[in-house]
Amino acid sequence: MATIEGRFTDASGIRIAIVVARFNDLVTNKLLSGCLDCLSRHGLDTSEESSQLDIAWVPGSFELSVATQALARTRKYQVIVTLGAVIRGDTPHFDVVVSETSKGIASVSRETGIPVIFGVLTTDSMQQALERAGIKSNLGWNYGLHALEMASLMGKLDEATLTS
Ligand code: INI
Repeated sequence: MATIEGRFTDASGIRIAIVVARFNDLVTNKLLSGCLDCLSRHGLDTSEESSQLDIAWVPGSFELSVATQALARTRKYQVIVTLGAVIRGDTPHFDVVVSETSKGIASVSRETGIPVIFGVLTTDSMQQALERAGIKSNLGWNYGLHALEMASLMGKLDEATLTS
């Protein structure tokens, strides 16, 4: 029996892209800060000169999947993190944006085989979103950790496939 798990301890050799939605950037900027803090504390170079990290901005969560697809197709990154915040309003618009965003991101991940972390908050209010982006905890930090785990795991799955 093989137990295959990702590790968080070594970010060397990993290249990550983060795609961030500007819509509700009060929230998404905080998610990005949390994510970068996690990655840098695990050894990833997050400086302006970094060759390990690229960050792309899109207008809203709906555009996350197409930008993620373009980045994934370069095959430069072991993992891509998407960050967005969709907050319920008075119209059904919320449901459309959430549905298309989540389906789009999942389909990029499946089509390209590159793990894409779903870092899109879907909340009923700005207060709930802010609570998850730093007021109580910062889920951006968790998304960074998930990215490191998946990058490491995918490398091990490749090795396991090659050596089985
Ligand atoms: N985009 C978001 O990221 N969050 C939202 O809450 C949101 N709302 O509520 O409308 C939102 N809409 C914009 C959408 O993602 C697209 O950018 C826009 O429709 C242009 O394609």
